[in-house]
Amino acid sequence: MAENGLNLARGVIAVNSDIYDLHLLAFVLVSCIGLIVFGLMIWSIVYHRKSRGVSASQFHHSGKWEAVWTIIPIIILLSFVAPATRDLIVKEVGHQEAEMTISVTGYQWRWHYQYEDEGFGFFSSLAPEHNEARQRGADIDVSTIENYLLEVDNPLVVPVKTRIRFLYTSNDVIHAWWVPDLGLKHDAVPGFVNSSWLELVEPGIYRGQCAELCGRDHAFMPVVLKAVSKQEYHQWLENMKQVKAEQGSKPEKYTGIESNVVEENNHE
Ligand SMILES: [Cu+2]
Repeated sequence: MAENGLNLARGVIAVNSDIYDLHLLAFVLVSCIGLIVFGLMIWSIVYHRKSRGVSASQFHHSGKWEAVWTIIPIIILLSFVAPATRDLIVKEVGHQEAEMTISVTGYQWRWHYQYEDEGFGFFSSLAPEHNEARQRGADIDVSTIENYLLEVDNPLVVPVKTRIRFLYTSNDVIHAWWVPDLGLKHDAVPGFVNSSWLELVEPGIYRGQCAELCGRDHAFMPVVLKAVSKQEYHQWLENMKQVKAEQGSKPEKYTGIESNVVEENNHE
């Protein structure tokens, strides 16, 4: 997660690193173009100003120069096309080889994860301690809370060395599921399904947030993805299935945000 950083996250997967490099390439090229164009403009404004006695030349139309300033931008644009297309293809077709599927559904203001192959799912909401802290506002020093507003009650658990297909949709308004270190940022749109994929090598915890302004508590629906070994994943799965079986057909307990306290505080 970037901490006051200005650049993109390089991330932990190959395609994310490629996106980072592409972004830098574009940034450097665009900066050079900006410097050249504004440099020429400023130079021309200063050295060809009227007070120096310079008079405007009267030429018009130059087939040669028009060809030059059309062909050079085309070459510059084409130099982006190859790497950008390569990354897009990798992002778009990779999910076809997926070994498992997880549906991510946006809710105001929490995420629901459905393990499609296992037939169970759960809500993932802002961790209660963080929810309480943010509602108390200035009463509490939030810098003492680790990963403030980036912690959930039930993280999304996935196995490493497994290709996972993610399907994104929404139950109400448009949300976006964003985990910078994984290069994943996909809109969750009601009535529409987007897809992407992920395959991690190393276990780890990755954090993100909703990246689409989705209403009052937009800032309070973080994403926590926990990648564990296959063995640990299967243990977790057994555990979850047992919990689900005990719950039976009861509606899922939702431990997330009920932010009435904030509203009450505001009604003074
Ligand atoms: Cu949202």
